[in-house]
Amino acid sequence: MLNHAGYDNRARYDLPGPLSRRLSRPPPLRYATRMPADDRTQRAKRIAANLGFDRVGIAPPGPPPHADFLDTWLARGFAGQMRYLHRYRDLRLDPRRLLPGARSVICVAMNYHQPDPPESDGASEEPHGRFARYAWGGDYHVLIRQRLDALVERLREAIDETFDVRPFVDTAPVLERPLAATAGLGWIGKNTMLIVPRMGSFVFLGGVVTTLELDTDEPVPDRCGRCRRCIEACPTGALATPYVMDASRCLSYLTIELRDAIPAEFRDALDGRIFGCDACQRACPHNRRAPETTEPGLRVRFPAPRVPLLTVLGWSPEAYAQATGGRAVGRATLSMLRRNAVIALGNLGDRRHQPILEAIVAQGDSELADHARWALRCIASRR
Ligand code: B12
Repeated sequence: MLNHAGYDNRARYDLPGPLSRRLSRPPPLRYATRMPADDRTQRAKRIAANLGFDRVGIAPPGPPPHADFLDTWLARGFAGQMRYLHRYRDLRLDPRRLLPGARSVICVAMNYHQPDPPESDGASEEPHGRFARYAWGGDYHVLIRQRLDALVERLREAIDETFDVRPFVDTAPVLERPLAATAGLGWIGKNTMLIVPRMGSFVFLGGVVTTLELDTDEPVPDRCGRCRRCIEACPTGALATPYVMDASRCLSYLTIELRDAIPAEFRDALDGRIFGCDACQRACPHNRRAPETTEPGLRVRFPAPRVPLLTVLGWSPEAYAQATGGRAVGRATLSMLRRNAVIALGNLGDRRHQPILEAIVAQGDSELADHARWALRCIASRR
């Protein structure tokens, strides 16, 4: 089963053996001559900052606030087909079950904001599909995981104690946002995003659960106030209740996670998006003055932020692999990207695209053909 970035979570979660064995493992020994917790904490934070993390904070390892809301959320069907979110519930609710003997969670945030590219100058009338901002650069799972591994390595050099770690960046059953909020990195907004003061929500999260004892940070206050812009901006009403997302309606889920046909009721709302959605973040006033990322690995690379739809439809498996390898966009399969591109052509309603859509219908891939028939109806209805 794939997570929102398309990973196979059973493989990615990489759980170290049966739960019973892990739970029975004794916590590591504590030494009499340990460095004071505040020294250790300062060192850990300095190392994280030197590795390019924009924010670092420490959370206690127990269940973060609202953790038990997960059960309600799942019971309401808000996870859609993301079955993996039903698994490892107990570990997800309490990081101490993920790493026996855990005493702290080091939470990090990395800014990925960069400005929109200039609008097309009109020289090319080629229709383009849009990618969400988080997928414009290199794959954050890889980049952040490498930095977290480096953080652990340097911690081991700096702190002469035995300790266990469990790094995570979408790769473990962890509630990353509630933990980051507990660690004082920011607050969880009405759009469910972790919003960092003076930075905004275009940030990736990650962290390390550890048996090291570190000083914890204080949460920051919720600054959403009466604002409802994200709720109003959501094209599919996925945020009908503030702080609660019905992911089965979210365009990010529909374009990246859902492998089946996209329900017809949501297709108009795609409006040229072919991978993810930023509507609720773009509407957020806390993102108005978001600084630009300083991380070269997250800078724009082809084919994002926009890719010609006909290019996507013409990709061979090899061309697709070449264009998307090592990129977050590679988490959507070629057939999902084609499905999304066909809907985007329907959204344009331009009859010049009729022949290519008819050719797709004739090719006989039944799911893609169904979307192409829908797109042809859109074109016909605009005449
Ligand atoms: C599944 C998933 C999705 C799903 C579901 C999203 C969702 N809102 O739950 C989909 C595919 C829709 C998705 C979309 C996106 N995702 Co995503 N996703 C995840 C993943 C893998 C799990 C999240 C999860 O457990 N969801 C289940 C719900 C229940 O948990 P939650 O949102 O964490 O909710 C808690 C919940 C805990 O029980 O209760 C909460 N709560 C807090 N306050 C309050 C107040 C009240 C009153 C109540 C009732 C509840 C409540 C709080 O919101 C995380 C990584 C991780 N392991 O955490 C990344 C993650 C959340 N995604 C991320 C990103 C970047 C995105 C997108 C921006 C990508 C895009 N542009 O298309 C969008 C953003 C959409 C959005 N507004 O959330 C980042 C978010 C960074 C940030 N600043 O918050 C994460 C942390 C990945 C990462 N490592 O950086 N994602």
